[in-house]
Amino acid sequence: MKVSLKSLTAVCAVFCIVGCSSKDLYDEKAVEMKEDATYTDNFLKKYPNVDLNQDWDYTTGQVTYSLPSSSSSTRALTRDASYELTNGEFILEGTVNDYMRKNMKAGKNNSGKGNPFYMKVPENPFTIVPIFQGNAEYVWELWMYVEGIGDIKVWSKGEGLSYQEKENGSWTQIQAGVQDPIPNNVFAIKSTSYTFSGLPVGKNMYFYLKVTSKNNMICSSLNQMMLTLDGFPTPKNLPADNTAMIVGCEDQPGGDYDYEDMVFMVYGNPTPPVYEVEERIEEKGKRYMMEDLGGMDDFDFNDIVVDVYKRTKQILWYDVKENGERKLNESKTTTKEMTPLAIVRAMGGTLDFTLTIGNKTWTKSDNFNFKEMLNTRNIDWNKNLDEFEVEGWNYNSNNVSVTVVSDGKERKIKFENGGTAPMIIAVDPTTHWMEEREAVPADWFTKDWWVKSYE
Ligand SMILES: [Ca+2]
Ligand SMILES: [Ca+2]
Ligand SMILES: [Ca+2]
Repeated sequence: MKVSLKSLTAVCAVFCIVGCSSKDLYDEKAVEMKEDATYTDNFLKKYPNVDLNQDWDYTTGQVTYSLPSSSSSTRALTRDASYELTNGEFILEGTVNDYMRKNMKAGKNNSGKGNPFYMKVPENPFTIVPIFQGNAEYVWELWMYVEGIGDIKVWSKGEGLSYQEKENGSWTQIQAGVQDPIPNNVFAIKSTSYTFSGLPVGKNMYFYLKVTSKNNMICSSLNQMMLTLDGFPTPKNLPADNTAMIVGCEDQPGGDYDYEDMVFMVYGNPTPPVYEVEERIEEKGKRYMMEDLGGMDDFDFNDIVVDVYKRTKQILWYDVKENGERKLNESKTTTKEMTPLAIVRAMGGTLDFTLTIGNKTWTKSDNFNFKEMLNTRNIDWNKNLDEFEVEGWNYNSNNVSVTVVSDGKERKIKFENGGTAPMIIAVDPTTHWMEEREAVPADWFTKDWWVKSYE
């Protein structure tokens, strides 16, 4: 529906005269209309440049991958296991960097050099050392997922990484957020090292980059966004009896796949054993963020935050060449749709409500004290307040709604496709919701702001 704000009141008035038979219903409709008008007024005061004639779905089609044993339903397990992380410093001679530069040419598609992989936690400690930053302006963080522990942040771009052009020369600190690669033919690279010990032995683990400058886009080793690279010279500062593996990362799905945007080394005695991914779960999700109209002017869109994931189990197919080289064959990969999963992440309102997603309903007061705000202060982004499978949810049409109970009256809020100020918006599940009463940024209401690199 396309309407201008001026005609909105007129449209509603006509609708009500025609559509309401009893006086009570008329009054109820009149109250709702007044609420809607106030809400829209407030919205346009807060976001004067936002066009109401747009749909409120900002998802980019972002997909994330997990192992069948570590899908979103199990990701938020309590962190009962403990581990130790110690920092050190590693100096890598420039010749290792030269080898990488020669074999992983910037801008060249290097995706044939490796396959999706995961690892298993070894009995011994192992160390991660970021060693190279390529020609990449995105800002990212290196994360590791370990079953039984969860998501562990290892490193932020630029942090503790510097290079020396000449022997005994000064060290140049690498910056994040600028196209500032480590140059060719440096003498040495100095980096903070991250040594992990005490992780649960034998559990699956994998790496991913979280691109924080682009909606927390995920570039995972399960999705061939990271490759283990063979043939590197052994760094001379490696502790005795240790081996090293080198991992090249691509920071943009649909990018150039040169895998030199970030490179890190993992060493240990031995390094974590590497496995090819045979099965994985692909998740394509939407994070619905809702206003419950308890307050009509905060636009924190955190009164209900619920993710719904379309899930597909994939059994990957690799073509094996005569020389033993294996190559992922996506067209021969088999897929099986699973029932979508909803996960309630936050509820920053004090009104009771019933959520409807497809054919499934879920009521706050059946599960929680409805007057309590949950996970909108000191937010835990991995929090799983409750989860349930949903049949009948349509990824494209966003058939979600919420019925809010206020002063004994029920008020239904639907996902609208424009024409009125939004009460429900859809964003990628990696998007962070707001602290209590903090309005979502105006940028969000500009489609161009959301990176479309997954399409
Ligand atoms: Ca790249
Ligand atoms: Ca609110
Ligand atoms: Ca709120």
